[in-house]
Amino acid sequence: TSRWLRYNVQNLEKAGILNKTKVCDNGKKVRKNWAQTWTVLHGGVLTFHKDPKSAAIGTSIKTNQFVPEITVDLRGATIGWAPKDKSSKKNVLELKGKNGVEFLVQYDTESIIHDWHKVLVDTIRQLEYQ
Ligand code: I3S
Repeated sequence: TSRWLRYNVQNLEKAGILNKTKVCDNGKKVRKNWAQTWTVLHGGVLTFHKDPKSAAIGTSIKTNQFVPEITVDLRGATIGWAPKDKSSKKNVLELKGKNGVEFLVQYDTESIIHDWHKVLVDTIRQLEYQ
């Protein structure tokens, strides 16, 4: 385990609003439920938070509402552009976690979803070396 790599993963941080839906749970296909979600990458873990409005972090920490709805450990996860048959939306990423959990993440603005793609690829790659 390299101290340098650990330092770098901890510094791969990002937050923003994305559209997301779960598509698989425990390896079983589930019905899509697209929703706008405040998404946070921190310490090699991606979290989705229920209410984008509570993205007013200051307030939510104070009121203890900054509780993640879903947590995805990126160690051993894969990220890639979703095949066209997975969704009719544009700019869709497919995130597969280790325990048969699968999400689609989407945003209409290309630069935003490209930034997320890059930081997720970098994070997953660096976690492989730890
Ligand atoms: O892959 P699907 O089943 O065509 O996904 C669509 C459905 O989940 C649909 O809801 P209903 O389950 O009520 O039909 C959603 O409204 C669509 O957004 C889903 O497709 P897209 O292509 O948007 O991922």
